[in-house]
Amino acid sequence: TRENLMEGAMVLRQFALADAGQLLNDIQQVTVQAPFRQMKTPGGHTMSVAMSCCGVLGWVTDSRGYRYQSEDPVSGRPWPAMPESFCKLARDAATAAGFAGFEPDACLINRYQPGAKMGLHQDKDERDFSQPIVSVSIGLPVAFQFGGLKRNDRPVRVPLTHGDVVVWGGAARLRYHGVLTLKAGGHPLTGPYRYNLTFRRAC
Ligand code: MD5
Ligand code: FE
Repeated sequence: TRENLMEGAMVLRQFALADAGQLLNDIQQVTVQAPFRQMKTPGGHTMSVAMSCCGVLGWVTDSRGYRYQSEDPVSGRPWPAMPESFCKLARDAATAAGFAGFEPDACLINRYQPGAKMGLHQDKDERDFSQPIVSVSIGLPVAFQFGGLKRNDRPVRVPLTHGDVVVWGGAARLRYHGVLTLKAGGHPLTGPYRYNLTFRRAC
């Protein structure tokens, strides 16, 4: 089902359900080469979400700031290639939401453990805000916070569950958003974790 969260934000409920097993296998393959790590913000805080990347560019944060780069700072090697299952899902979801021709060059893999959260922020490290962002939720459910264009705009709470895909484009692309604290639980495919794949055109 296609549901318009707000202008520019399209939720495709369970769009990735049938692919979840393959996606998890491919997350495993990617993170053997580029293991999950908790990065530091420029302010010196360690993020509670563990991250890895694949594709031509990966998103990183450290004392120098937020940016995209072609090498994994842990290994010094290029990020693993984007698995075909990832690319296909991102393209198909973008097309279903009205963004035909989306070709992501960056995939951020977020892994939430119990207690992990992501504070309200905007995604603005990319070059072209006319390109959408596709995000795929796998495993434990979480409450997503969808805010406005100003940090102080009161966010709306949206539950995101296993298999849900959201396409953020147009008017929603620069909205503040965050993820509330993951509650402990067990999912048949992911155990204690929630994963989120975030596909972007960074360059
Ligand atoms: C997550 N990740 O659930 C989310 C999914 C991140 C991040 O926020 O930066 O890694 S992406 C949610 C998103 C992206 C772009 C725009 C909007 C939401 N929005 O307008 O609300 O781990
Ligand atoms: Fe974000």
